[in-house]
Amino acid sequence: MRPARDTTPSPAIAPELRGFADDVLAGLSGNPKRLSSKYFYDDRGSRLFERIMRLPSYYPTRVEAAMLRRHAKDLLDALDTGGSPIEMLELGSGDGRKTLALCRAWLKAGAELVYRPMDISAQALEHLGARMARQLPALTVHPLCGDYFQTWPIPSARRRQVALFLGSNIGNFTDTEAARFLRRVRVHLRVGDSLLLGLDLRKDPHTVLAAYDDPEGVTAAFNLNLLRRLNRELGMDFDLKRFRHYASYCPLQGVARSFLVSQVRQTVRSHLLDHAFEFGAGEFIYTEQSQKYERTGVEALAQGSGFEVKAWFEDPALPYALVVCRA
Ligand code: AVI
Repeated sequence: MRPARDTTPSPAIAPELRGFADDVLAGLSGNPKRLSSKYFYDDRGSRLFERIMRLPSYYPTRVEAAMLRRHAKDLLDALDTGGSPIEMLELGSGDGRKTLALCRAWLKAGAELVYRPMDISAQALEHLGARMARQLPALTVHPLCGDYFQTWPIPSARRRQVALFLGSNIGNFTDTEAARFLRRVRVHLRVGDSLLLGLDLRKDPHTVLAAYDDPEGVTAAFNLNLLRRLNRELGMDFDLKRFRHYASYCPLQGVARSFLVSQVRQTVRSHLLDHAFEFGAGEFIYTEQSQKYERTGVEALAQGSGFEVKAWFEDPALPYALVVCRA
């Protein structure tokens, strides 16, 4: 078995797992050890995230859903489409629950709307299609399965594209990744099209921390599930009982961070990766960051990526923002 220093991929890895295996190998060989939060969402991880979104302490989903309902008409006005039909592209639509109310309100306000949910999960898109057909049959839904930028539909001359990136998903990117992502979105939009962002803002640190450290232990299970996935897909032998979820929030940087902390000194092996990884007692794997924003930072990020902030709606009770950015 090779030591962690040797990060050349093992020939035993199936081609579809290569990228994942390379990331894990590099991440667990670094100091500090890291794993990307994008790997949380296997089937079990997605189900656990659904549960997180229903937790009393996880406020972002609830606050955003209420704001989408409350500001649906204001958002439509802020898009300033001049009556053109709208092609709504939701990046990472999941089950589409939060967008249903928005679509309903926009249709009611007389908008001509095509909804294009985009997701990597075919199953999530299937559920979404069935739900929309049941609950809002008047809406035209054309799902797109796969990478957002590879499946991005060619804009028709008569429609305005409106991209939605909700749920404060952008907060899971570093600033550099967020700027790169927004620039790619901008490249796919035409002048006059829009991007609607939903993002979590800075607030009482206790409130933020509680959202990532629920007493029910669902977030802990969500975080630990990453190790379960590594065991299953990369033949690793993580003992989940020997790692513990740890959440932190830094009010200075406005970042919530999640870690998995090794409870003992131990060696974790993967026959598939042909590697052994040493963990000291108390050594951690950094698994996620969730940025909480300030308005000035969002405006700079949007402008630096080629957008102009056209409208800003904020929930004052539990600060959260819906931001209309114009391409
Ligand atoms: C998907 N994303 C915006 C969530 C967040 O708040 O960062 C993921 C999450 N991680 C732990 N709880 C929720």
